[in-house]
Amino acid sequence: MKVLVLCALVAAAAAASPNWGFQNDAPPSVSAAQKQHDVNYLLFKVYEVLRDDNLKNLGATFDPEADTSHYSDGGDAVHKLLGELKAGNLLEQKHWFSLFNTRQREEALMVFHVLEHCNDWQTFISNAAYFRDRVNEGEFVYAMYTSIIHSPLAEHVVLPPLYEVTPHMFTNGEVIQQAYHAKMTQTPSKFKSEFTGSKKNREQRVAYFGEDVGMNTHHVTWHMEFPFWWDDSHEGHHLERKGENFFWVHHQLTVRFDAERLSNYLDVVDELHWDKPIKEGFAPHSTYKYGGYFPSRPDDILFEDVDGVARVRDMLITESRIIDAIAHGYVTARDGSIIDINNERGVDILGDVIESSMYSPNPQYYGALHNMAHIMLGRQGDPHGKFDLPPGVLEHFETATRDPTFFRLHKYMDNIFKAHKDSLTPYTKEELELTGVSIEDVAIDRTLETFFEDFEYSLLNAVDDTIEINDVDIATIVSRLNHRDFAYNINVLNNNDAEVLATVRIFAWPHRDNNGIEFSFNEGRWNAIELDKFWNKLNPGLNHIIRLSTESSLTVPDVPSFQSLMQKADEALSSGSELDLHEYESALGLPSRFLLPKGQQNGMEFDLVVVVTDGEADAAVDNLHTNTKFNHYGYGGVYPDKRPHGYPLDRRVDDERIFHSLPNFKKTIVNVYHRN
Ligand SMILES: [Cu+2]
Repeated sequence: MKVLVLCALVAAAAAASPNWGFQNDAPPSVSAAQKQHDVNYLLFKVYEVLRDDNLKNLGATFDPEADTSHYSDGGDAVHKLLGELKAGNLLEQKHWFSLFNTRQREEALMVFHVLEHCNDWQTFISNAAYFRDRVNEGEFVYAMYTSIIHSPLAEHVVLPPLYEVTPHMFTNGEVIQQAYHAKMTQTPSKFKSEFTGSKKNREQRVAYFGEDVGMNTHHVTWHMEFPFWWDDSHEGHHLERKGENFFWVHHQLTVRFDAERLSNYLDVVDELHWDKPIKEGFAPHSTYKYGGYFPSRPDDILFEDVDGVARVRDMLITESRIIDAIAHGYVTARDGSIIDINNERGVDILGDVIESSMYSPNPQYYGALHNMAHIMLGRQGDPHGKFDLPPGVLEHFETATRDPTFFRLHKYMDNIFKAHKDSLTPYTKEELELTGVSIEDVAIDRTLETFFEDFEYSLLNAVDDTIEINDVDIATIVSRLNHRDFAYNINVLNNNDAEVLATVRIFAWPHRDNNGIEFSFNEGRWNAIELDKFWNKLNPGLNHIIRLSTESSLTVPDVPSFQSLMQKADEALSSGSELDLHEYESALGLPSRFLLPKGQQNGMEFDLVVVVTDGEADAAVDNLHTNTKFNHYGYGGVYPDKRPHGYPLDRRVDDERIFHSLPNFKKTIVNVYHRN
């Protein structure tokens, strides 16, 4: 605390005299408030001139190559980027940007690498301000977000909600047009955003899931935290369990989507087939800031080869090579050596292979099933480029889940992962037991209830203006899923004489399919939604554990609005007080509102499962029981739980009596009610 206050004072002094050079001594430490202020203004109205005098001045006068001692790579990244800039090789401004476009990604990463190699904050923001004025805005935003996530310099900076930084990627064209009108006529306005499509489309019943701005933020943030382009040899460190995380984050989105479908009387989603009709069409209604409308795709079209990307046959070949690897129990590396995947680590390697990321041991042979599939699907509206359409929604992580085929695609890949998981030997009773520990009972303290609520966010950054034109409040209101807070009451008996560190794992799965048929244990456990995971010290005797839904280690609260982040940072700066935004530092988790699936008006049954496992054996880090911060994907370093994601429900269960005979396992049925 003291240190932080001190830093704030030093930085306040620095802010008062912003012209300190950094030629001589080490730069002064910069307060969290100052950093937040800088980031806010670098991302505010990103298509227009900087609205902060200091940053604006830096953008105009900073010379990135003047003193390369401020870079950890000796200036290599900045020389490279400036070389491309001076040669006129970079993508123009006011043009769409897609991470799946190889050249555009390279350019965004050139900016990322400059920021990543800055040794101090002043160099970081100077470069950010300089390149903000000169590179494509989409590339700049991507580089800013990823470098803030990964740079130790920006450790406590809260990322402004992306849906307020680039609103075009999160809402529809109708609302954007209204926003422009409001701006032109200087009329403060709020518009209701409707979900895409009409009620004639059954898929619209679950559009609230795929189009939720918080869920989209979760998805895009995950892909920034664990980028497929991450290269350890360049970035300098390894992202632990990235391939397995790739599997798990998408598996959870898939099973959650299915639970939402069942809540809305729809069958669970079917998988995508390369050689059968795509079935669901999609008209996104959303528009690029620059580049026109996102392309549409009619129902029931067959996949076509996409010029310059891939043939449908290539996709089938890639798929069969991966399925062969699973059947063999090994993948073949580039040098011909064999990597065993018939084990707990296998899913991590398989994730690297399927995505594929730079971690794939053999992308030449196994291709890039997931990334190619996103592009293939995204281009089916204009596979031969005849109409010169911009990329489809599937070619951006912000927009991908809007298209129902996103979930078909991920169900398809999820089934490939399932084939691998099913090839592993089921856990035995001995492996799962926790000596002397039994769950006496599990209850929820109140009725589980979901509802829709209105959520408002600003469209100020969607519209154009100049410094001379006043801002008027322009916002949109979206309907979004939420639930009443609840708590788990878990009684655990510890018959040992000593304290036991326990991992408490909570899951739920829909009890029945859309025909009312009960899922078997083995089907249900694969569909399990992870609700929480935490560590607890069990005293000898009976332990009454109360765990609040708001404490879930999987979810994150809503980030404050962009406007309030700006206000908070500026207030803290002018008063010299500490900026306290720690709970919002990660947007990686699922929004806490999404913890429970919608359920049904008369109640929808879920199997609620609690498992207590050996905390000492599970722990990858010390002091687990004090760990309350969001860390579900290993945010900030090591993933605290050594077990595979989904443990112990991750492997097939041939004999469910093993689970029912475990004293440290409890299954009960709960109902989730939806209130209108
Ligand atoms: Cu994804």
